[in-house]
Amino acid sequence: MKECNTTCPYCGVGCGVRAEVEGAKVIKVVGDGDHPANAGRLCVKGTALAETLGDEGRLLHPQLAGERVSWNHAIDTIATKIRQTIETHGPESIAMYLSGQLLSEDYYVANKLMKGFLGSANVDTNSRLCMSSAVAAHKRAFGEDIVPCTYADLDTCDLLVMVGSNAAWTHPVVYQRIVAAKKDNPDKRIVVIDPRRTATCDIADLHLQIKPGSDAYVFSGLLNHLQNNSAIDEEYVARHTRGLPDTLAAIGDLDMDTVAESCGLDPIELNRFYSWYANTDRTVTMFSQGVKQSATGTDKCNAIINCHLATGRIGKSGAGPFSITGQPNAMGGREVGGLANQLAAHMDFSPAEIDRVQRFWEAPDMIDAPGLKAVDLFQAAADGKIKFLWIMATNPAVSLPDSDMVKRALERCEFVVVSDCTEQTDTATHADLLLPAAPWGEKDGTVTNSERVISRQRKLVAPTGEARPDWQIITDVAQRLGLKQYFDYPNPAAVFREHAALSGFENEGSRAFDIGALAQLSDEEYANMEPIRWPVRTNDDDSEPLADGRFYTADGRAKIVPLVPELPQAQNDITVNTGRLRDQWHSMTRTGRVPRLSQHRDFFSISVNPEDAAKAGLVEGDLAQLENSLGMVRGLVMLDPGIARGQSFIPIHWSEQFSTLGKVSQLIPAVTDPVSGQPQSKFSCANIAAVPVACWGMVFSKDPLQAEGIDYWSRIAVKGGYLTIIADGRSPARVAEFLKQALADKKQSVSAYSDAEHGDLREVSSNNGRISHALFLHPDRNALPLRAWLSTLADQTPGWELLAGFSSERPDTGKMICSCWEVGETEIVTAIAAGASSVEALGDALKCGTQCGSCIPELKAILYSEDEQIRNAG
Ligand SMILES: Nc1nc2c(c(=O)[nH]1)N[C@H]1C(S)=C(S)[C@@H](COP(=O)(O)OP(=O)(O)OC[C@H]3O[C@@H](n4cnc5c(=O)[nH]c(N)nc54)[C@H](O)[C@@H]3O)O[C@H]1N2
Ligand SMILES: Nc1nc2c(c(=O)[nH]1)N[C@H]1C(S)=C(S)[C@@H](COP(=O)(O)OP(=O)(O)OC[C@H]3O[C@@H](n4cnc5c(=O)[nH]c(N)nc54)[C@H](O)[C@@H]3O)O[C@H]1N2
Ligand code: SF4
Ligand SMILES: [Mo]
Repeated sequence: MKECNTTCPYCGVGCGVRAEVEGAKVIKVVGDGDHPANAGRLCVKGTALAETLGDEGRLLHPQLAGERVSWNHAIDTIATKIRQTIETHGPESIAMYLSGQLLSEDYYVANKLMKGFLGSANVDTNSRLCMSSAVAAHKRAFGEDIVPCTYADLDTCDLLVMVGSNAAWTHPVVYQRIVAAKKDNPDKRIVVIDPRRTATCDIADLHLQIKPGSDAYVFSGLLNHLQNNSAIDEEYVARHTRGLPDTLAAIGDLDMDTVAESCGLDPIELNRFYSWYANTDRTVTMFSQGVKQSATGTDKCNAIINCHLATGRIGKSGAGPFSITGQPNAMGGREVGGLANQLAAHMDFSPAEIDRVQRFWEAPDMIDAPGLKAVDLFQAAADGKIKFLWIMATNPAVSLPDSDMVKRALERCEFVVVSDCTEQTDTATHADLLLPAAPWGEKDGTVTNSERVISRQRKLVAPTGEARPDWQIITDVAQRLGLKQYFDYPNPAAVFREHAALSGFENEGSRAFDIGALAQLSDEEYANMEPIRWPVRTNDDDSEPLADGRFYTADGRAKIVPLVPELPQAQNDITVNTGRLRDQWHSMTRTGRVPRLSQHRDFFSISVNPEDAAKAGLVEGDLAQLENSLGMVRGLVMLDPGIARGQSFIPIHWSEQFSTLGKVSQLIPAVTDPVSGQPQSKFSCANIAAVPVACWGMVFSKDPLQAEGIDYWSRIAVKGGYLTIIADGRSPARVAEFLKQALADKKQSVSAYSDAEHGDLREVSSNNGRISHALFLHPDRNALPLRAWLSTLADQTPGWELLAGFSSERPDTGKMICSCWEVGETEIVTAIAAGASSVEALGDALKCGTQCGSCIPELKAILYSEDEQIRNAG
């Protein structure tokens, strides 16, 4: 057995992971106690990493038009298509769409090939959907895309404002760190700004439940308040900034009542926030997708940054605007220059910068202007202008707005290459050529996390099938195009050295992103590289950027950016808010395969306010439909009083692989921020209606059930197979008839029970003594067996007995709360009734909350509501 340190491939916290490898298998992962990001902690997704490796669902060989081909043939085909397309239609007709989940080495070679050697700047990334408003705001304010904070600032600040961030679920290890810091310093105040009451609000001293999209009012009003209450740091403003007078003039006399009214807030609460902010020097504002994913996202980020600049609360311990990154290497991608409006290594498109990069690369075919940003790029493909598109490590058919437009783009584009580790994704379905990429654990490289720490991801096991690392695939194509001398990398270490050298090239302090000192690493030093925060300059000056009040603008001053707040207009019944669940990662290509990660939330659901639901005649668990002019989604109703009237929340994780009509992008228009190009993924409008259901069903199957044609279905992985819920307008008998074919070839020996009068149909089939499927249909969903029991079917003996009395077989543990120890709500409520009155006591009794801690907010909520019930009863 060997032990190896690596980095988690999910969120931008960038936790260090220690993997135990036995032979060709990763048998266990634990947190790396020495890593600065997590000091040993992992959340439930990180803990389950070993379970995502292996063959299941993996793309194992290159496939051209659905047929297996050799790598040699695949590389040849790409090189030929690129050459032909450029010859016939010009370099603007080719594009690459990359991802913040690539490693910096992958990203570097892709960017270099496109921008220096193929003459196309059409290389953009899913970071456009994720970080680009923060990037644009940093550049406007600081002159360079610099995140001036580290996690230590979250420990030391006295006021933490969390805007549009549900860190309890999305950056769990950082959230636990904040929880611990608040415990150490009970005077530390936390304000959460979010239209939804989220798990993160659990630690908030104040939750400002604003109207969707109204953040710029809050922060413009705040700047005004700071000005009117002598809270501006006049000296800092005079020495290090420009633009404050213009900005105050643009805001005008935006008073507290107007702000409160525009944001739907209580003026007393707003005032409380403003005075805390005015009076707390050590303030950090941590912001995330609630502000970035907006048609005015860049302005919102600048509205936040403006308040920090005006108070001089930046570049010092415990203070600063902190855009926390989403993907594991969203930050590294920005360093490499993977966005279409960046060139490379934090350089843009001035003639001097183009010249510098051209000389460094010795590039023959250098671009001279930015390329198309993601949404425009797909629109251009839909319009027939992009003829060759290479998509890598992202699933745009699910994640870009306006799925129909994206589908048209993928269909119309003449040649689509998709590099992925998963065989079946909504995007891969449209590929002409599919390339098997080596995922986490099978490849080597580096990632940069939210606090600028560069860490190694290390290869733990050999690639599955014929999978290859992305950097190598791109390099092979470059070499096949006759560019060997420029792309002659023996290993990722060589790519990293070149990337580091470019960052230091003719830098002399002109760019904060400088890791020039790492350009000399030997292969062995790269292999053993410890996590390191940039800058890492050759002159040993590794002082934190912006600490000296020097900015990377022409005059060295930061810009306080004038802006006028705007509100998105609601049409239709209900606004659509979208975001993440605790235990799933994006389109679930990896997390969706791990049974225990589907326990917290199982089937595709839509959360709405209970009163809105009642108005539409819906109760918990009913089937609802949200529809607008773009499309429709259907999901089970979840009642959530934390969602304000007139709003809804739809998780982003479901694709056509896991549900029907569960893709929220079908409701999101392709509206983008004019500065950053980031789509407004958090805001849309739709009408809500109940969907009549005559038949509910649960199907356990060894293989995924093909349920196409059923009104609603949604599937999770369970031990030994899959569990699919179905709902349909037809009677159980008709649905059984319809499913016959899907289940037909799996039937070996079948036992069935049918009570036709009540529409109660049950059937179990087996093969060699193992269940191959079990089907339960009924007009009343409460008459179906419980999920907990259905999830154990793989271990049960098939036969008659299984079809009777199932609901009493095993007590339902209720909604899954703690995924680490598999503890359900019913058990927790029982333990509370038996006297467990704190999170710690519940942990002692049931172990819940004692591993990753992600469920602690929910444990507290249950403790609170049980306590309230007791009080009410008393
Ligand atoms: N479990 C899990 N963790 C993840 C990921 C994952 O897929 N799963 N993905 C990672 C990635 S790539 C990213 S980018 C991050 C995202 O991390 P977050 O930004 O924290 O996550 P989201 O759930 O997308 O959205 C955050 C919050 O924005 C709120 N919001 C919506 N509209 C508004 C508004 O107008 N104003 C304000 N103030 N708030 C609003 C939503 O209600 C939501 O609670 O998560 C990372 N971590
Ligand atoms: N409505 C709405 N839309 C959103 C968001 C939202 O909040 N609301 N959030 C946006 C944000 S912030 C983000 S980051 C995006 C995320 O959206 P996507 O990037 O589309 O989501 P993923 O499912 O992570 O896609 C990654 C793909 O890469 C594959 N993969 C994994 N590892 C590797 C590898 O090493 N190499 C290769 N070649 N492939 C690999 C996976 O199997 C998967 O298919 O979604 C965006 N879309
Ligand atoms: S918080 Fe969880 S998902 Fe994020 S890096 Fe750490 S272990 Fe991975
Ligand atoms: Mo993201």
